[in-house]
Amino acid sequence: MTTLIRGGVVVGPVSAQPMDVLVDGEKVVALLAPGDASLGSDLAATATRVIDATGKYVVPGGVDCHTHMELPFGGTFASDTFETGTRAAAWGGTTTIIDFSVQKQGERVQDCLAAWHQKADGNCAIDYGFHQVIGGVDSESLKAMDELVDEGVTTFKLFMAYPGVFLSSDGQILQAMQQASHNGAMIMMHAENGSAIDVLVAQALAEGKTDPKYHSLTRPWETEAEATNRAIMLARLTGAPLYIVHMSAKQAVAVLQANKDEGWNVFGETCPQYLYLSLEDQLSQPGFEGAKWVCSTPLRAKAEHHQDELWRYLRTNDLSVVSTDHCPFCFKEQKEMGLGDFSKIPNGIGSVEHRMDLIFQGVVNGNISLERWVELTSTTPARMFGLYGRKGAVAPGFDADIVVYDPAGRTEIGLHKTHHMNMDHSAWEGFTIDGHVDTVLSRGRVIVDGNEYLGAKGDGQFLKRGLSQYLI
Ligand code: DUC
Ligand code: ZN
Ligand code: ZN
Repeated sequence: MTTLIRGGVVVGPVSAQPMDVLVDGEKVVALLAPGDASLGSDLAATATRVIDATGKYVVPGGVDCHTHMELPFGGTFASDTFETGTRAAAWGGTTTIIDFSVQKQGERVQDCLAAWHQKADGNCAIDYGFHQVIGGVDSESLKAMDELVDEGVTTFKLFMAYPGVFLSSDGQILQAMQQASHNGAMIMMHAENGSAIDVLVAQALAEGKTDPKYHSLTRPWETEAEATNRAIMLARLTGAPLYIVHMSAKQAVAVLQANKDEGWNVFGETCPQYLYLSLEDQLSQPGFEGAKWVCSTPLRAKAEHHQDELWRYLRTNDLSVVSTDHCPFCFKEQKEMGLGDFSKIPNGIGSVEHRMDLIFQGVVNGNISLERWVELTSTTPARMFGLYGRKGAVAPGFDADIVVYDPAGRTEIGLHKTHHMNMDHSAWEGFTIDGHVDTVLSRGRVIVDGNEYLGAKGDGQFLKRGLSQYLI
């Protein structure tokens, strides 16, 4: 089975060039300049399938390295299953996710990972890997980290927030980082000062401040910047590579930048919600509406001018990746758990379907280059998390995870427009993108063709990841 994608512009992190792409089975086998006849003068006549990409970009499938399908959180579960969430991802041009297996105090890490494998196995539309949350750092879980690295789970997420649920003490963080510095793993950090936040939350509630907007007002930027600095200092003590997730405060990224400039292996991601949405425009909507946008780290005040700075940090590579932190909850019955008490609103926004489009809009708006779009959404996450060589580029030998993207197309996002996630609302209702995902190939098979879904549950395979390929 061969596929020829012809007439398009192949985009990678350093170039955008007219090239035809030849796919054989699951792999890209050749990139050919227009008119190159070295593999035959009429490849289209012999290919099983020809995709006309004239006027379009041919880009590597998106790698969303931060999703939470079926995550148990705050007494409920994220509303996308591995089946619905990965299908929605495919619709949006993402062909790989890395989700989080979760361990809490007292649980055996290996059992938790086995449970997450069971949730995903046979259900995914696209390829997937796992990070492991360590919610209970102790001698057993530290030992388990070594085993998981051998099984292709090479990244471990710790929390400085959510005391009593996920929070690790500084001593526990230090120990996990020491373990990572020995086994080569990377530590991912949810960097918010959870103990301080819990005091601010209790005080707000005691004053009758119960609306969704107080979620953000009780998690001020200082709580993110402080935790970011502490995480980096602990990482420096151990030499472990560190990746800060869902960064939303410019002051926190400034701390990261200073340490990157000194040559430390510290990295950060942001997410579309922090680039486009805000405390004023979304979280403060009348009544309980703002609950749709409760996530952590929180949407921040436009008045504080984070968004332009985050785009700038994406340009300068102080932020290396855009992931989604896809963690969807329905408004009815799930977000509503926090009616009258914002602290009970399940934290999360669903975006896995829209990341490629939303960040492409940054190209259209002049925030980033076309090449940087691909680098932020595919190439760097693949390298950061040990998938490069298979994922992250349209190049010979790589998996044929390819998106044909139409820059002249249009995507209207909304519950009754473009929306395949298992949610009863869209956090992106009314957003329109000047571009469109036309065709999506996953390991050589067309799974999205215009308005048709051609894939099936179980197409996606587990990806055993290597160590990070992005270290200094
Ligand atoms: N942040 C969220 O918004 N949801 C799940 C967990 C997290 O850290
Ligand atoms: Zn987090
Ligand atoms: Zn998350």
